[in-house]
Amino acid sequence: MKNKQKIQQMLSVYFIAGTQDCQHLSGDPARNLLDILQQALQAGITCFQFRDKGKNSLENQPDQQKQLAKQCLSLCHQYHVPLIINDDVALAMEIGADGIHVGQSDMTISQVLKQTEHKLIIGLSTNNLAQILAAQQQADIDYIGVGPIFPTPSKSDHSPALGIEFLSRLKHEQLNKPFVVIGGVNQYNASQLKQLGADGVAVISAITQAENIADVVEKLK
Ligand code: TZP
Ligand code: MG
Repeated sequence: MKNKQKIQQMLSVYFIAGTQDCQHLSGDPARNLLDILQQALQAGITCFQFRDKGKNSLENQPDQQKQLAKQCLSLCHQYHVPLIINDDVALAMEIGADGIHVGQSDMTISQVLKQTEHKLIIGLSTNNLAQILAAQQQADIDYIGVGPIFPTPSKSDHSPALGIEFLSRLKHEQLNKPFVVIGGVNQYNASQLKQLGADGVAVISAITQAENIADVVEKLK
């Protein structure tokens, strides 16, 4: 378990992306991802999750994917921002990432701990109250992702949207773990979500599809 306050600060504006999220732009998606990431870092994101998966990603080109992950890591570190790898412990260890994020159907936390030698920040996605409460009991989980809050086209297989009322109810559970909300989060709803107790907001399209990244990141803060 890492320092809780540092994790809370890290979650504030949590940007997630992979090459599949850059297909609407012309040119090389890997180059475009690096450009977007640089602008987002410049604007003040507090964390980046490399989540390169599914259709139109580099998941079947592991060498290129690894090279891109390394480039993202060195960019993040220039800005002193941690990089978390989605669901690929081997990649995280190989490039020296700061953390690993897993979903409910991915590798278990004990497997993650074994393979990371307890060194990395660990995040877990949760989609309902039972999963959130179970995660509270696992000391090695540093933060949880809660969502999707709203429906989103960015994840095709997402579970049902929880809605804003879910967060109001969650307030009464007095969670001990830092949490970040995800799914349909943008510059217009972020402040309400933070007022409802979220330590931070995690976004894909609000940044990858922004006309003005600096303006969006400023509002997400
Ligand atoms: N997990 C739950 S919703 C989601 C993920 C990865 C996608 C979020 O994308 P967007 O574009 O910020 O709604
Ligand atoms: Mg997963």
